[in-house]
Order: sequence, then C-alpha cells, then structure tokens
Amino acid sequence: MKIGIVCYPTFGGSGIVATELGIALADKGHEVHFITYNQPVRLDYFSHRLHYHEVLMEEYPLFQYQPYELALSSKMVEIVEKYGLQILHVHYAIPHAYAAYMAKQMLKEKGIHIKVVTTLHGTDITLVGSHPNYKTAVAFSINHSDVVTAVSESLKQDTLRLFDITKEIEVIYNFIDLEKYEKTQQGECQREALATPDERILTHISNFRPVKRVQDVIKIFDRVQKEVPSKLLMVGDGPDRLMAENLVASLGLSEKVLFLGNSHEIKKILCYSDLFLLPSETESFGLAALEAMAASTAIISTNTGGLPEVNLQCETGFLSNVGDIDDMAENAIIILKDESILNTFKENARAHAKKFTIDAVLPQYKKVYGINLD
Ligand code: GMT
Repeated sequence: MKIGIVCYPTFGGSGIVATELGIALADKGHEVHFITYNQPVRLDYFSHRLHYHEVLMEEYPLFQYQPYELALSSKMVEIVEKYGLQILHVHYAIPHAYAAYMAKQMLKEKGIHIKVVTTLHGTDITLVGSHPNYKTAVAFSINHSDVVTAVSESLKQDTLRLFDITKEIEVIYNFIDLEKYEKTQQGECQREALATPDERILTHISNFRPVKRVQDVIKIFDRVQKEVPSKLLMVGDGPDRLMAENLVASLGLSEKVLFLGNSHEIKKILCYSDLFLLPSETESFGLAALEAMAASTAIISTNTGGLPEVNLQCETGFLSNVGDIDDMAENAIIILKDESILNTFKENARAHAKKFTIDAVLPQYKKVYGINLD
C-alpha cells in the first residue's frame, strides 16, 4: 500500500505520532511518503519505503502571509500522481484536512480517487479550530474527509460539541513503542550525572506554550523540593520559557532546575525520571505523559481533556483540577517520599502504557485504511 502522511514536523505530539505511525507502516512493508515543510524531527532514518517531500514556499513581497495551503495541496497532488498513493492521512485538521480536500478535488478532475483520513489531535479542535476565524473551514474539512479519527474519547466529544459534525468519528488512541522506553535496557541511564543518589528527579516536557502552564510546574516543584531533596528537568522550548526561567531564578531554584531545551534524547531523559509533571490547561491526550509512563515514571497531571484516559487516579499517578498547585504538590510529595508507593506507581504506569502499544493500535488503522497491515 502507498500512503501519504501530512503532519507538522516540529516537536509536537501530532507530528511525533504521525512520524512513528509512518515508520511502523514502512516496517510492515508499506510505502510511506511524508509531505511537510521540514523533515519531521523523529524521522531519523530513511529507507526505500520511507520518503520525505518538502513543501517549498516562495517569498513574495505582496504577501504578508505565505499561502501554505496552496503549496501543500499542490504538493499532495504532485506526490499522489507521481508515486500512485492510495491514501492521504493528514494529522491535525488545520490546514491539513482543508488542503487534502482541495487536493482530492483536483485529483478527481484527473480521474484519480484518493482516500483522505483526518486525525484530530487537540488544539486543532479545542484552542484554534473552534475559533470563529477557522470554525467553518475546519467543520467543512472534517465532514468531507473519508474517515475521521480522534486521539481520545474526550477529543471526540469536544469535536461533536464544538462543531456541527455529520461524520462518524472513530477514537484511535496515540501509541508508543514500549520497548524503546524499557529502563533496564538503557545502559546509558546514568542519573548520577544530574542528581545525587538521595535526590528524586521530576521532569516536564512540552513546547512551553501557555496551555502547558509551565509556571505551575515550577511552583509545584518549589513546594516539593522543600520536603523532598529533588531536581527538576525542564525539557522543550517555546514562548513561556523565559518566564519560567525568571520564575526559577526569583524563587532561588537555579541550582535545582535544569532547562535542557528541545531534545532528541527524550528516552534517555525519561530513564532518569521518577515523576512527570503535566499541569496543562487542556490536553486532548498527553503523549508526553504516555512516553513517561512507558519509561516507568509516575504522573502528576490535571484532570482535563483526555488526561484521565491516560493517567489513572491513584494508580499511575494523581489528577487535580487545573491550577490547583497545592493539591498537585501534596500528591507529588506523597509519591516521592515513600519508596514503595513510588515503585508501585512506576510499575502501574508501565503496565497501563501497554494498552497503548503500536501493536494494539496498528490494526485499528488497518481497518480505517481498509488494508491488510500484517
Ligand atoms: O500539545 C501541544 O502543544 C502539541 C499538540 C500537537 O498537535 O502536536 O499536541 C496535541 O496532540 C498530541 C498528540 O495527539 C496530544 O498528545 C496532545 O495532548 C495535544 N495537545 C493538546 O491538546 C493541548
């Protein structure tokens, strides 16, 4: 089968899931073509079955904003025709589902039928997509996709609530390659480089956008480190990083908080981690939390969006209301103070992550694509 995958190539969950899916499909013998404006960050190797096609943009003085959708849909048409693709799987509705609809119409004129699968990831629905500036086009693109999937039940319900949807939405959870996160298989996991043996390591990974509430991460850690010797690893980059760094300095925590920036070493970082903090305003799924769980890390998160489908209360971690820093700090201290509680949560986290393996999820895409992936 020949499949085109369109995604954001950056350090975001949707691009990561799209890339891992493409790699898994290629491993199963399918030909996969990524169509994006940059090489996806997790696409670290190529094979005769994995291809990347760059969507090129021309600068032109008349344009304040470059018409990316036009370049993208033209590229989709070109690649579908050239390589005989049968499916276009677009991740993130804006503007990918819209551009795919245009590509599909242009291909139809040429007598070519292409199946468009749209996967909704979260902010394309909850934060950006439902804004009046985009809502009409987003609803149209969803309703005109051949198949629509959402990464959690919560996101499916949000989509049905926020838009006038006539299409069936199927929930296909995000997934991870569990083996990659096996702590004991990582000989290079030398946590003494970052913390003393008596210190716990807390971690936060995100793109530091306001929705991630990174200031809550710092405030939770501030309370925790007063009770439990610990370090905090802040991984990622984005608009709120400077604010977070300033808060760390003003709280006198600079010696205990490390800002690592965007990293290709997520597995290594997670292998050091005892507790993962995700106090987001909203989160359709929380792929970063799932990656942490796969690496046997307990979770402190909010109870918003799809997070309760990933982090199980009192089992893999604790969930609190958005902004309830005291509750999140108290729960973190309970977990970190007691070795046996911490180990139980870590084991439960790894066990629950098994529900989201690539092997569990690929057959669902098989059904959606209408192909045999075995
Ligand atoms: O959360 C982000 O800032 C990135 C965003 C994306 O589109 O890459 O993440 C969304 O999709 C991920 C993959 O499906 C989900 O795990 C995240 O929960 C979701 N983010 C939000 O809903 C805020």
